Amino acid sequence: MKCLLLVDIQNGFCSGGNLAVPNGEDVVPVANKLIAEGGYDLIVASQDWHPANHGSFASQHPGSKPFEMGTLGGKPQMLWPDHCVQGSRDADFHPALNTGAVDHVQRKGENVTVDSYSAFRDNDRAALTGLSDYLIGKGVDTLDVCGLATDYCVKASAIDAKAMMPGTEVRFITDASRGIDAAGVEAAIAEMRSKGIRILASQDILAAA
Ligand code: VGL
Ligand code: ZN
Repeated sequence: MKCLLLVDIQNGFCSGGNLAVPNGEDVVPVANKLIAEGGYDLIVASQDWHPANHGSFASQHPGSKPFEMGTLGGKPQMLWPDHCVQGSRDADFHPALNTGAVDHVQRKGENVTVDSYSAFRDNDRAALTGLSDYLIGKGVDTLDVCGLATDYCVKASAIDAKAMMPGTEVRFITDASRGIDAAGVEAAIAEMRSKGIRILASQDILAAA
């Protein structure tokens, strides 16, 4: 059972969004092609879905500015601009993404006291989203991960998938992903590779489908 996990392909991470990733919207046509022609049995999309007073927002930390380090729950936390607030346009999936083909949406980041980069569990690893049980229940043995942003939510999701779904082949699709910071992307790819995640391009998948 082959599954494609589309991480946070939302307006907030595309041009014009509140936490825009450079060229974030460029992943949309690649994702749509993978959905249509990648040979997947299951399509899952995660959605960053924050309350307006989420603790990762710099606006909740008087005197702090976005992209400064702060603390949340006693742990270091990158402070973000307000983004992907529940029900806002920023939180909607990119309008060109083929959401009609999505079988399951996994929301995350709803707890104000902890951030959740991974679609599988909060950053403190205390609370699971339920996605690993869902995918294991479906019999997923190959999970391809892509989307936004490579150096945060895509990386965290791929690494958690590898850790929480033993025996699953986890693969990261480079050209269907974009990152916040170029150096961060390089480091993220190295970290994923070191954890046994395969790195490949959409063409590799399309050619084999
Ligand atoms: C993300 C920072 C904050 C992401 C979400 O989707 O990569 N990054 N919230
Ligand atoms: Zn977020």
